Order: sequence, then structure tokens, then C-alpha cells
Amino acid sequence: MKLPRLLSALALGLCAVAAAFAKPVTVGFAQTGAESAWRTANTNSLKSEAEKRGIVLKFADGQSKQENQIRALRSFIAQGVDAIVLAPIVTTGWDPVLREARRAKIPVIIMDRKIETSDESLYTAFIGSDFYKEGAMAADWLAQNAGSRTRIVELQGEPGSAAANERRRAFADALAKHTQFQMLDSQTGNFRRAEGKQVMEALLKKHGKAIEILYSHNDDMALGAIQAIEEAGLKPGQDILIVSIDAIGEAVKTVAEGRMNCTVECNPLFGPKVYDLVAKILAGEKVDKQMYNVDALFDTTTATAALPTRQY
Ligand code: GYE
Repeated sequence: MKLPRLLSALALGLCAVAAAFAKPVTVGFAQTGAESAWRTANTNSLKSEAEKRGIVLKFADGQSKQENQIRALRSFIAQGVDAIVLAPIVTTGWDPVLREARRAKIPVIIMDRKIETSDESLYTAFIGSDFYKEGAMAADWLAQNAGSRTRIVELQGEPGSAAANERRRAFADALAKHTQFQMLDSQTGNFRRAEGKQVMEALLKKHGKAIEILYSHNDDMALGAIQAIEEAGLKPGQDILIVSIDAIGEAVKTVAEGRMNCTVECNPLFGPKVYDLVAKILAGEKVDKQMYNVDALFDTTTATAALPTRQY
């Protein structure tokens, strides 16, 4: 073998050896908790995609407490992970720990819910859905389909979360335009099914038949509320119109059955997108600061056809 060829063969061999021994990428993922079916699908997506790609995923369930998520971030920093993915439970209060991550030169991807910060350079990128748009889509659907029904109750998501804030704000903005509607009551069910049911029971007691429309910030609370509505001897989807957000499989099925009227999609399957982003960031490539999913809407005209291909 001529010398140059021998050298390049050697170099190739060395590269192969290096690749075989290369340290796998380690990602720390601080999840909010396990409040909803959406959240479970989101967690599963990040876990299964990490496994597929040989990424070491350090998963921390925040159990719906910001202080747990902050502690998780500190532990990821101490362990020297390559990147951090944060699904922030609330919008505020992240700056100090994000500064610690920056000092340690660990890129942070904010996934799903946005944060409010005095320094946008404290995180590398945001990837998620446009919650304001989702709320506006739900309101637009009502404006076109509610007929003579006007009186609304709202089930809000976790107080202080970007998802609840934006879905609420968009809906309120839309109601200011469509002045026939009237908001009877608006309370939190914390994105949870059991609380959605409890709060709806109380709302039905308080307002009785005056309630004509339910706007729920997620499907789990809507599904809980449907139980309460049925137990009160009323027909969900008919006596009370129900619009919701997430489009989890069970909700799309409930729309197909006519017991819910519409659900706006919010795709939780971030695994592939998040790790593509991590790879780019670690390779030193420039990435977009904000990336949004495109979300659809399902009502009784489209739900049945969509059912077989729903992935969460
Ligand atoms: O809609 C809800 C979950 O932040 C988009 O959080 C997410 C929301 C989702 O608990 O079901």
C-alpha cells in the first residue's frame, strides 16, 4: 500500500475507533409533572426518542412544583449534562437558575410552555405550540357554531402557566369582539380530570341550566366535566356545547361520539424535534430562537376520519 493510502486508511480506522468510544450525548429533562394525558404523551415521546438515538436522558418529574424543577436543573448542571430541556410549569422565576446554566455553558431549550425573562439570551431556543392561537381557534369555532347559545363557563389550566395564561387571554380578546357571548364563570381545574369534574359539579350547582357553553383549557378537564354534566342528567355536546384543547385520542373519540363539540390540537410529540435541535446546538449550528408547531382543529365534521391516524 502506498504511504498516502496507508495514512488515510489509518485515519479512517482511528475515526471509527473514536466514534465507537464517543461519549453519548446526555440530556437533562425537567418535566412539569404528570397532570394530564397530554403530559404523559409528551414524556413518553422524549423518553422513547432518546432511547432510539442512544441519548442518555436524565428525567426529572417536577410533580407540579417549580421548586422541584429548579432543583432538577441544578442537579443537571452539577452532573455536567450536554443540554437541558425545560418544560416550565409557570412563566416566571427562572432567571437565577438559567444564569447558573449559562455559567456552566449548558444550553437550555425551553419546551412546550414559554417563560417570562428579563434576558432572552438566557435560553438557547423555545419550541412549542402557539397557545394564544389555540384559544383564538376555539373562540372562532364558537363564534361560527354556537347558534343562539351565548352563556359560557371556562375551566382554566394551571394558574401562572403560559398555557393557561395565553388560552385565557385569547378567548377573552375574542369575546370582546363577539359581544353576544357572556362569561358566567371562570375557574381553575389545574389541567386535571378529577378537578375538572369537581369544578364543573360546583358550576352546575351554582348556575344550573344557565350554562350553555363550556370552554376548557385542556381535554382532561373537559372529560372530567363531561362526567359531571352526565351525572347531572344533561347531555354533553347538546345541552352544553363543549370546546377544548389538546386533541388527545380520547377527546377526538368523544367528539366523534358527539359528546364534545370541538378540540383544538396541541401536539405533545416533541421527541424528534427536540433532539434534532440539541444535535444542531451541540454542533455549533445556528438555530431559530422560537419554533412553533402547526396545530389543527377537530369537530364533529372531521373527528371520525381523523381517529385512525391520531398518535396520542
Ligand atoms: O394542554 C395540558 C397540559 O402545556 C400544552 O399542559 C401544555 C398543557 C396541555 O397539562 O393538557
